[in-house]
Amino acid sequence: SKSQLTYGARASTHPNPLARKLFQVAEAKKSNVTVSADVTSTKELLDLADQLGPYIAVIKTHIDILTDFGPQTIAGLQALAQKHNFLIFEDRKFIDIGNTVQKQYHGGTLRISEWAHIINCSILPGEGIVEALAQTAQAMDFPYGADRGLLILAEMTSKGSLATGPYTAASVDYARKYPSFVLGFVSTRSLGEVPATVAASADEDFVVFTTGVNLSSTGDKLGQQYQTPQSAVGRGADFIIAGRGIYAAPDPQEAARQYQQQGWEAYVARVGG
Ligand code: S5P
Repeated sequence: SKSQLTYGARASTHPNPLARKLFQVAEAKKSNVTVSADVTSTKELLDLADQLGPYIAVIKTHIDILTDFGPQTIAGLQALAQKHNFLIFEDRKFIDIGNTVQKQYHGGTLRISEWAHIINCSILPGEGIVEALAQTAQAMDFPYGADRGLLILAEMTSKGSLATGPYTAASVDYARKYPSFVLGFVSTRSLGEVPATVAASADEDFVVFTTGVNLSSTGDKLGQQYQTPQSAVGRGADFIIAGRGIYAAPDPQEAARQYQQQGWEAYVARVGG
């Protein structure tokens, strides 16, 4: 698998421009941290993005939990993404028929396609959801269309998750069928060994985002299950996603620095540095 290669090497060979960008940002900032900025006001979100910007590669949003979402939210996020060189991942988890997800992705109140480099979806509706989202991204005008990508939610960290076995294998199949739009997966590990139906191509290099990363807790009261940065990266995470472990820490900036350092050390160990 390509996970033994450096981000720099993967950036130079990856066929997908957004994946190349992701690896370039990681390499440039020596960070594989995605902060899950699950706060509920624009001010908190932008303050967090500005404070943590230097230490992260990606910011993950749940834009629909903001009480005051508006054009200033997006303008602010985009300016900070420029300032600190990070990418934006909207964790909308699309899960509906193609016709509906196209409307949820493009336009509407949230205008997700205009500002989110990365989105994700569940494949419960079947392959059509991937095709529909890919179509919308491809139909977008420059400069948006060139740097949009999808992560398939192939597994979940919550206790009793049903995204296992054949469901996870189907996620890999769909990713292989739409390689120009699907960057990879949100999963707890690399999925190269999953017995999928569609064969891997020689240049396959899926990007793995692993959520449920926390240094000081093993879970919450609602079924969340955590692993450490070392464990996640060791199992194949290219980007580690941490929410409360960072933003709810007494000093979020210090926490981000700590996750950055540990995530990077685990990566260096994996690639044999
Ligand atoms: O399986 C998953 C997938 C996701 S995207 N488990 C998750 O927890 N998430 C998201 O990651 C979740 O919606 C939340 O935004 C974040 C985890 O937050 P934390 O505070 O538990 O780190």
